[in-house]
Amino acid sequence: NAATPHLAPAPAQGPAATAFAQDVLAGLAAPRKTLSAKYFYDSAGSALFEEITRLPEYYPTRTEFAILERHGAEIAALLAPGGALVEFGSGSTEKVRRLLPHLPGLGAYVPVDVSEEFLRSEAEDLGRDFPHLRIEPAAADFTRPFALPDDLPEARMGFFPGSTIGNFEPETAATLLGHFARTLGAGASLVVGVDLVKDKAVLDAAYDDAAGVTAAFNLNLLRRINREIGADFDLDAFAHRAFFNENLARIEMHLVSRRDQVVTVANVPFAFREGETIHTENSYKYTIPGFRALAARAGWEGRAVWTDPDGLFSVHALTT
Ligand code: AVJ
Repeated sequence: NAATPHLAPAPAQGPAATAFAQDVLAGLAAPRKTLSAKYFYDSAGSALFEEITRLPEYYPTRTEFAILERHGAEIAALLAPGGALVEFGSGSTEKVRRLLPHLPGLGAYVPVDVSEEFLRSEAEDLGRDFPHLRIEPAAADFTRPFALPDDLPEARMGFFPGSTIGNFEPETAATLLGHFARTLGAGASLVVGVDLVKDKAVLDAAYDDAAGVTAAFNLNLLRRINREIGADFDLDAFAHRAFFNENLARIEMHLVSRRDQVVTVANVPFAFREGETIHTENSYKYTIPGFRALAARAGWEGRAVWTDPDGLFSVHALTT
């Protein structure tokens, strides 16, 4: 019925779909359009991110792995034998696998992740490879306060690899680090992976690779909105743009409208001018003293820091 397009049924129900739809509608209604980077990771987006981590230009993942492998024994020495290792936003267990061989006396491993199903399957896989390890998965959004499982050993080390901290505004990152301190309790340590400020050309290439994988990752967000919320984004009408903003020490990713156009999302029209962008991600980069100062605001003291020979990436050990 051509007369009733605006009376089409509401998008898929369910709390997740609703929160996603509300965030998208609010972000597109803002004077400077934005979408949250946390929505990149549907199954296609997660697969594209895995592909990004293997790109020649994308140095963070392989560099952090090398640091964890090379300095695993020193990192592990910060946790008393029998203590608990708590990984915030564990996702795949690839990173902790680099540390576990150095922690033979680990009392418990607590992966924390929102995706309960993924958490369970990853914990099962890990249990097969480390059969004597006590694994206590906690399904929670680590950005909000949550309770650790009961009867955890008193000695605790938090683990927050992957430079996920870079996705948060510095103010929010400090709040998050404070919340980790309270969750872990007195006397805890925290190991955080932090990408370093470096030459703009290196950073620009890492987020705008020659093969176009990061472009596909960015554009996939529009495909997800089309499918899950009901929208008519034409993916060919938007272009990937990523650059290092030197003043703010962050990578910005945008989707640039290639022409004047109107896109309808959940029956709401949004006008785009040619060249107007949707800001989809920030990835903050820090210097070593800069990150230590941020952590200090949350009550953490820098104990040690490890980097690779080229100074691309850092792994910080902090204590309360
Ligand atoms: C998963 C947030 C660490 O910022 O480097 C990679 C995400 N975005 N390429 C990053 C990402 C584009 C990544 N983090």
